[in-house]
Amino acid sequence: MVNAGPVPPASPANGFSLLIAALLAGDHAAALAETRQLRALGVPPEQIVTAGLEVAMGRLDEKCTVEQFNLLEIMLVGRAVSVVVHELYPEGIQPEKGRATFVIATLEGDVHDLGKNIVRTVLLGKGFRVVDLGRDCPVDALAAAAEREQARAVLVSGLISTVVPQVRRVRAALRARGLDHVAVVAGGAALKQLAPADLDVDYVAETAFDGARYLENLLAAEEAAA
Ligand code: B12
Repeated sequence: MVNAGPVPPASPANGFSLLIAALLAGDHAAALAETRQLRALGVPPEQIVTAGLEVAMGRLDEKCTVEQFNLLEIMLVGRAVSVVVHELYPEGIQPEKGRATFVIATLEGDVHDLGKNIVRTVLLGKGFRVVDLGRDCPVDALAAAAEREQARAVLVSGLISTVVPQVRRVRAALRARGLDHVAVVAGGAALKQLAPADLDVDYVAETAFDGARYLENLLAAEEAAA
């Protein structure tokens, strides 16, 4: 019989290693257990996302390139990520009139949506109303939804570099509908390497939480000025 040795004491550092290993194995039950353990140790949800989920997904890089690609493995990891996000931020009922309305999407040509879903969940948790247009969304559909929903901002998530030209079209599509006042916020691995001026957006967020803080500050500044 193999002696596995003493069980290491529960610590956040050990918990993060175990969570990352469980996520990369696509083991959603173990990922959920490690998440609960980290929460019990007092680790905040934000840190579990940035130091756990994002790190694990970063390590998936070599399995998801144009040349090499293991769909089943990546989908299992994706499911484990979604289970953890749901545990951290159980989605309540969408407020009919939240603090403000945001429209969010991944644009046409990009099917990545895990990051977008985290942003949606975090904003819902803060009491905002979020209209999610899903992935592979045409720019004009995004602008039309911003008009229909009286959105204060549109949020675009971009993971592949080929989607950058679509992001650059968002502002003009809003302007064509007289929506110059609608803020445009971008995020996701492919977009956060670029400056707001390169994308013609108001802000490029490093993380979902960074984006949420930007939006909260924007609204607070407006309320103070009113
Ligand atoms: C999982 C994954 C997939 C999954 C997606 C599953 C899903 N439902 O999303 C699947 C298997 C479908 C997939 C497909 C492909 N993928 Co892929 N994928 C990834 C991988 C490994 C992880 C992405 C991820 O989910 N990250 C985790 C999330 C939580 O992080 P995030 O999105 O950055 O979000 C965080 C922040 O950025 C922020 N955020 C994100 N969006 C926004 C928006 C706003 C407004 C705000 C405020 C914040 C914000 O909030 C989140 C939390 O903080 C990446 C590698 C990587 N390191 O990114 C490659 C990667 C993105 N894929 C890549 C490629 C090439 C592909 C394919 C073309 C592969 C192929 N051969 O077909 C296809 C693309 C098809 C298409 N047309 O879109 C490349 C893109 C390269 C490039 N620069 O263009 C990458 C970088 C891998 C690589 N190193 O080559 N992929």
